[in-house]
Amino acid sequence: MLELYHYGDSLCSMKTRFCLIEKGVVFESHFIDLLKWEHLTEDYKKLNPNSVVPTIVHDGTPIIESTIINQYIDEVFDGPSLTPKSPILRAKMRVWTKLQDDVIHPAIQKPTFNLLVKPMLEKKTEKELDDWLSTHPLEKSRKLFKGAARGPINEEALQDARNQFNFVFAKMEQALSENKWLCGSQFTLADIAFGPSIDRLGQCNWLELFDKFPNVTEWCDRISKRAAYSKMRPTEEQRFTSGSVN
Ligand SMILES: N[C@@H](CCC(=O)N[C@@H](CS)C(=O)NCC(=O)O)C(=O)O
Repeated sequence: MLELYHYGDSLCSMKTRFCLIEKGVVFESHFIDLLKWEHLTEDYKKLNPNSVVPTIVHDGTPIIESTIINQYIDEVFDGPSLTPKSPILRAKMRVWTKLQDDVIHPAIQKPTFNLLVKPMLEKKTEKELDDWLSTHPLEKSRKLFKGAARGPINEEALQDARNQFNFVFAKMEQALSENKWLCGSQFTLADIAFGPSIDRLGQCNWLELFDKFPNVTEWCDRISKRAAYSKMRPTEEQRFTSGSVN
């Protein structure tokens, strides 16, 4: 029995949905609405002490961290393998997923919070923000939410995010000059890790970032044609930009 706790328009949740759907794993979905603070309830903290999504619960045991979750899913469940057999390629795959965790995730949070989430967080009262955010275990998240709710758009942070994307896309461009996927001819957890960012760059109207990287653009076309890619994306109502959250 596999349960997934996730949010529609969350990159880390998309990463895990992408992996589950590629593997053909059936799961019970529990939607955690980040903008209604459902990740900050005491019940959810018992599953994920960092108060972030996603979390999976497999036969009663919670597992956190999207990259670790995806490795676990690939190891434990049947379905097409998403990890190369060769130890060298496996090491390369983990370098890619680390780059996504260390560089791309913090980078994409900048346009996400400044451009997409801000209009909804601005509506929250000071008391609501303080009451909920004071219970958040992560200082980084407290700052992101509070900054988006009250500060002006941080142009410096947006430029820094663009620079980080250029840095990572240059590496991807090189890897994809010889290969169809990031680790060679096999579609792996590395491709899955980066796939959802394409969706988010489109949502932020930042597609010009691809202009200098033709191989990355072709990789995007390939990955977005996969059936699992379409299925892991949030519905229009689940988008930050739907404005349906009050
Ligand atoms: N390293 C964690 C990051 C998880 C994370 O930051 N998730 C975001 C959504 S993509 C979240 O839950 N944000 C809410 C918050 O920071 O309070 C992972 O990969 O699972």
